[in-house]
Amino acid sequence: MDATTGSTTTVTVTGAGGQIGYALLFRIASGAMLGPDRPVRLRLLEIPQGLASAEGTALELQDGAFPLLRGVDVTDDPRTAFEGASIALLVGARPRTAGMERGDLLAANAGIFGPQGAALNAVAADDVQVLVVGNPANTNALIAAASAPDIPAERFAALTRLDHDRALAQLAVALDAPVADIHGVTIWGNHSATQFPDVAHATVAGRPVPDALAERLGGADAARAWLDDVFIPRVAQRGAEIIRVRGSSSAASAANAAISHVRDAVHGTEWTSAALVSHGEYDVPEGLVCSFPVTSDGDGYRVIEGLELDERGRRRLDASVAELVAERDAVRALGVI
Ligand code: NAX
Repeated sequence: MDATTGSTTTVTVTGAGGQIGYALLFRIASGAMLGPDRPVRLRLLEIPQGLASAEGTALELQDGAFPLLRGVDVTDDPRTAFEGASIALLVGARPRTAGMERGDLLAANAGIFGPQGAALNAVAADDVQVLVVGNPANTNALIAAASAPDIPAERFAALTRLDHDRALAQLAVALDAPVADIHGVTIWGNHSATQFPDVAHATVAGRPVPDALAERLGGADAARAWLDDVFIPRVAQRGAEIIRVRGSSSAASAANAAISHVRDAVHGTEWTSAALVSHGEYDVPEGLVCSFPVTSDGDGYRVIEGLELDERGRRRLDASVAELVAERDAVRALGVI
């Protein structure tokens, strides 16, 4: 049998006319996300101002003559876009503009992610999995999940895989080791500057990362200082660094991380990071969308439980969770959830 004749999966991408959309869609069509035996139908959602860009991308997708691509629809109607979707990548969001307060930003995005959650609830496939990329990603995911009461909350996630991959890459350089040799890194908390990239349980070629760092940097104190003063801020503020150097925000690396997130959710993986709806793991208040260490057996992610957090780690996680609580409370005050 031709490997491309399996049943077709509908994948919806919002903000499809934007820069992450452009870096994402061709890889989905090529099979990089769901695999070489899974035909896909793409549904691209945009706002009216973004439709022409998405339509241009759809023409180029056609010109790619991808054997797995079974069709591309472009629409500005969320219900049409999410009809039958098994994978929904919520990329489009309202960016922060000059003079905008955090409350305004949350309100503007609630006006996007509330209705999109409701549309998913109404028309998506029974097995839909939702990944929120658009910022503020954790709280946007919380709003979408709250607006979709019939979809299990476990099916919603916010992207912190880019932060995870940034952490792996920085460690690989510092340890002069291949990325593939490093395991057990965690991004905790919010996808924001308060996130906590944690190497306490990480290994490099089977050896604890803290020990390997101490050896390379001249002792445990030097390793600690490097983690606190270089590694954590560099990872947490890498998005700003990319904007400074590139002149616009991360696009291909964000798209790559979104592809990896979904691929590993549906094909399984050992340890990675994703922001999931908390059930109280690690004392993170229930219902917050918080980044955790996660694993997947091919049926979505679940939190890796039972890890020790030392006092410094606990403080960092608590600070990020406090920010998530403040975002949730602001959204609650708006009457959105
Ligand atoms: P762009 O401005 O290039 O594209 C966003 C697109 O979304 C635009 O075409 C816009 O018309 C569309 N859009 C806006 N509101 C919409 C709605 N209600 N329905 C459908 N489409 C809508 O931004 P891009 O660089 O692609 O980034 C997209 C989002 O990803 C931003 O919110 C950005 O902050 C966020 N990011 C998240 C990352 C993460 O790791 N979670 C990293 C990369 C990125 O910063």
